Amino acid sequence: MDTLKLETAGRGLAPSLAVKTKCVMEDEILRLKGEATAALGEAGKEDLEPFRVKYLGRKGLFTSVMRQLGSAPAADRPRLGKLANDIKQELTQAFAARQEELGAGRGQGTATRLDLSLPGRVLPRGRLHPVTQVMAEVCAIFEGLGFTVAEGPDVETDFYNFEALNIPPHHPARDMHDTFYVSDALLLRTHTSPMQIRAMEREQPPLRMIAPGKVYRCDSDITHTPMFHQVEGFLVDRQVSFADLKGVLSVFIARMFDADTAIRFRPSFFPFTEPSAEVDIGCVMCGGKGCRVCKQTGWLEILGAGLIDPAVFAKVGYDPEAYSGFAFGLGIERIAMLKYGINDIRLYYENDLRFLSQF
Ligand code: FA5
Repeated sequence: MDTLKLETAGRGLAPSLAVKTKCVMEDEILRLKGEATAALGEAGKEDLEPFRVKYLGRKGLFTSVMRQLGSAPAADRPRLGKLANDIKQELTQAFAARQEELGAGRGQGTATRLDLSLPGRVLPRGRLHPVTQVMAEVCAIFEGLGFTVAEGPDVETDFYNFEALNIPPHHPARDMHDTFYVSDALLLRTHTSPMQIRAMEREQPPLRMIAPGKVYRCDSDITHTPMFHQVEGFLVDRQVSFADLKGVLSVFIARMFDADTAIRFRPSFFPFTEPSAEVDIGCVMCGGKGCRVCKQTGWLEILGAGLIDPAVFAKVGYDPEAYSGFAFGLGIERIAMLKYGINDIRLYYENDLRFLSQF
């Protein structure tokens, strides 16, 4: 307010007053420069920090002068601002030089306080999630058997997830595949089997593929999670038999676990395979005696499988008379449970590092 008055006065009635105001500010800046330069010249090591705070700090004298520039006549502001800035920079450099001279530069004062013999801090190392590790191992085994890897979308159409797999609307098999819907015709896939259709639409036999990925269902207990991982596997060629399926799965299980792992094929039903089977592995938690995890059966189911239904071939335009094939869908969390002796599947997704860091 005062400045405004002075400026007005300067323009109208007393020009000398305005000039004087301008000069006062310039004088003040130069005076401050002289004072600071002298103080720096005489400063000892212990005076340096108070000097920095007094002249160069955020609440120091130079900052305060710069703030006052706002009240200088508009025409003089740029020149005065530059002057103050240049001087501040000069002083900052002089300060650094003085610090150096007195042996008080950055780190110089603290060196004596650092105990360089102390051992370094160990950085925590990350690792792959057990499910990711097992997924990679499963894929590597099938790649070793000549299967190629294909990936597909988690958000899938009703057509690929159900209809093309011989599961029309209102089929009872949909009950076990209740899932999360994006819209009536778009859902989070409940299994990796849609990848059979996508691959067969795209390529002609012979086919030998695996399709790893996430799948989703309304499920939750000690052996079920709402999101889990499957690896779909399928092979289409001429004269493929159930013996081929059994051979491939037996080799897989022997490589994943031990050659003497107990394994059984159980008759089952899937609308897209005929005949169908489910494969169980002897429960490692109880050695087959029966426990909470295997629901007292001594076995834990790890996959569903079967020979591809001719109706599925018809949907993708393969000749069911000329071709046959097998397919399977493995549950990765279950395999990891058996491999590591984990007795509750939900532990994988609680993000507890005490659990995860064991793998
Ligand atoms: C299927 O999902 C079929 N698509 C498998 C298949 C593929 C059959 C190709 C024939 C031919 P199923 O619903 O049984 O089948 O699931 C397969 C495996 O996924 C199960 O054996 C189990 O290991 C695992 N699984 C199923 N539901 C869950 C769940 N909620 N949480 C964790 N693992 C699960």
